[in-house]
Amino acid sequence: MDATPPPPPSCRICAGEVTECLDLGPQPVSSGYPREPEEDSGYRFRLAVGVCSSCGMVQQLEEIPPTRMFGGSYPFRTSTSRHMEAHFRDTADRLVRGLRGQRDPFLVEIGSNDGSLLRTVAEAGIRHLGVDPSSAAASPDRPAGVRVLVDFFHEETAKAVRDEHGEADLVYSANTVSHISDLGSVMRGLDAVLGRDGLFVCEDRYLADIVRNTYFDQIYDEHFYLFSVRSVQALAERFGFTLVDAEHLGVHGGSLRYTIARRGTREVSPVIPALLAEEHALGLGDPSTYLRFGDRVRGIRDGLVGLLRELAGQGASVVGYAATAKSATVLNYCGIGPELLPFICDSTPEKQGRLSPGTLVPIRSPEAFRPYPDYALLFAWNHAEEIMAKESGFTEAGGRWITYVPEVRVTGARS
Ligand code: DWN
Ligand code: SAH
Ligand code: ZN
Repeated sequence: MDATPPPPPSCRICAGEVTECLDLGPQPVSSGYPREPEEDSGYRFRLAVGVCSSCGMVQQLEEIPPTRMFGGSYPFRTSTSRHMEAHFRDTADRLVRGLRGQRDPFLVEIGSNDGSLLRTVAEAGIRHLGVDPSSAAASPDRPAGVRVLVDFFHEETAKAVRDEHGEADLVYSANTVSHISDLGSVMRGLDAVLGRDGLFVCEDRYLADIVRNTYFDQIYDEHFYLFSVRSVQALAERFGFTLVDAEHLGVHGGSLRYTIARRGTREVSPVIPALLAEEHALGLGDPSTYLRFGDRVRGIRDGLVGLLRELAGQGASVVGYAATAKSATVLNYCGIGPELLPFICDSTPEKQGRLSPGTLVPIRSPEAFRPYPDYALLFAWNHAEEIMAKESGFTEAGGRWITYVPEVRVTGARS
């Protein structure tokens, strides 16, 4: 018998050694909402995460073909959150102000979805192009004047954009680049499309916030990478760029907005070494950090399932609120199905009348929230303020919200 252990996985970016440190079990595609149980394709992958000892990139170990996740039936719409719409309006205003002095500037957005950011760019009369393969991007309902290429951004599409529209002064992307396992192709595409003094501004959930708050549900198929300053800096350097700035944002539980320029064209902000030191102190490059994270996740799972069983035993009614992509990880990892959670309310028409991926919890419109249940399990904890304000009648009627990160909590309960 050959007892040689299999070689450790290698980093998708730098080919360094990746140490596996978290396994969230078999998971379905988070955006696949079957209409009925028979429509579940049965496709599952192992949601396992590792950290690269060389560049620090936290990444998944199994890749899913992008066309299984994104494309014609991708249901997420940025504009389901008013808070996120306002965030992208403010962001676009800032980007537009930065471009104003230039002659006929051109902005490209990777992952423009329903045009929540490009709407403001179009209104300002700035030449732009969104690149996104989803139906949200293709929809005739997208805001007037917003131009899109309905396709995946990679090296070839980037070259095609440059050949047709010329070089970009700014490439912007939110919550998308981390979703693309072939990041080398994205970086070569940026090299092809960005002008000499162009900037790449990219925001994504921040690994440090995920680790600090045990946001384990930010890990699901689409989030192939969990970015940090260290790993994004290494990525930029590898492809002839430099990470010149980073700004902390409150959205999605804590994000960083990275600014990347061609090497030698901009000064590096002192924020970068400061954040690197913080990340080092937090142990973000150390596999044991994620082993401890895994222990906390198991504690949350046991606490949440225990609470739901206890409430069921008392005859209390509990429904889910917001069928987020994040909820796929929670439901499948914890094994929560319709027997513990009869349905989830969600305002996205594309999700209503369907079933949650894997554990098949029915998704209904927010109208099904009335008459109010006793408890509501909030999967969009990142939009807690917006949702709790919108549903203030629920708590006024004595209803209680359940959240599960950074730990299981019930509003109004004595701790
Ligand atoms: O990175 C990603 C982010 C931007 O969006 C993608 N990979 C997928 C998706 O992640 P998510 O589904 O976890 O995102 P959200 O923003 O937490 O999703 C909110 C969900 O909640 C949507 O399905 C809409 C719903 N919702 C609702 O029913 N009532 C949201 C609000 C604000 C509401 O009032
Ligand atoms: N930027 C928006 C949408 C994020 S959801 C926001 O922050 O709310 C992720 C988006 O990335 C989806 O619209 C999906 O279709 C798109 N996407 C996935 N892979 C892509 C790729 N290779 N190129 C461009 N867009 C991509
Ligand atoms: Zn690496």
